[in-house]
Amino acid sequence: MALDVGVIGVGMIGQEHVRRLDGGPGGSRVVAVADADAGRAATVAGRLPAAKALPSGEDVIASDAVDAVVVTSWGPTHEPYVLACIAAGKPVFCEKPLATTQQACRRIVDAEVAAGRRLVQVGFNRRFDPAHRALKQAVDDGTIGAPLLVHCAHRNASVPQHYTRDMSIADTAIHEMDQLRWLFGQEITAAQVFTPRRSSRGGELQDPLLVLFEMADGVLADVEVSVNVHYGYEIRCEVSGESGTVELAEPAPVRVRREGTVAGLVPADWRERFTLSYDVELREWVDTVVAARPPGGPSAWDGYAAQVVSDAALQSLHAGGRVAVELPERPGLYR
Ligand code: ISE
Repeated sequence: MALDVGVIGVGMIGQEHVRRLDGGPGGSRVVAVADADAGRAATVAGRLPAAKALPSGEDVIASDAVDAVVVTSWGPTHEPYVLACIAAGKPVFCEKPLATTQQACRRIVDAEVAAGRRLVQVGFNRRFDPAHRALKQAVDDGTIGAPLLVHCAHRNASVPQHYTRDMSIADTAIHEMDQLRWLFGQEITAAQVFTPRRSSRGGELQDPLLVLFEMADGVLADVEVSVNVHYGYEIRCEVSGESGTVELAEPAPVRVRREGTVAGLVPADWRERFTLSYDVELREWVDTVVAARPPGGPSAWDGYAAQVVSDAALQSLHAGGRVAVELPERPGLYR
């Protein structure tokens, strides 16, 4: 069976997902798109064999032609679109963050619980990256003994004009918040943000940042967030355990040695670094929707839990100090 998908928001990430979903190996096609910029929606639809540009995201969700929805619009619009999908009983893949406040994420969780079935998957793509999966496998297998410490770095070559100080936490480090919860299968219990000497390349931004997370079992994770490193896009993670360490390897496919140097290419941006993860993520999502199974990827609860941690880290960024993370009990739908 082909899955007919509607896409709301066809900016950079939206177009990436459209490319994968239209005629993708899982048997999906894009039949409707909408964007705040109607001209852009028309251009994207014009490139696709079966897609129409519709006036609004609400029209995409309401369309009888649309079986499932992908939300890749601006973060503050996620909540109403995801709630409308739940009300319409349509599966929805929503890019991260699920919504921009924990209250909004909670309303989504509550709506899904009231509907009594899982319809939402959140775009925390690292869970689908082969290297991150291998890292988790090594931790789960006990290869390095009990984990004790984690060292991560999240580096962007540059960020767009509209990127604000809070986005280093809410838009960038939120990936590590989900990754740490997923890697260890437990919650983050506190966050503290440190503000080192600022890079002269960061303009008004507080760049870099160092965030310290405490996990429920006492593991400590430090995360460097640098968003103006210029040399490329780099994601690092090393877990230090009682009997060894495991870390993500360099993503460069080859290493060249010549004239006294060793060199390997650094990806330019997240699209290049995580291309395979997006392929797997959308393929697995399409497969579960077609099979009428609940989504296997990050749930609305995961989106909510990451947002609660993000809010704690933002509080620490603004006011300093360690901020405890308090999560309510996980509803039965997500156990
Ligand atoms: C972007 O939205 C992403 O998801 C990237 O993975 C992250 O590195 C970047 O900072 C975000 O803006």
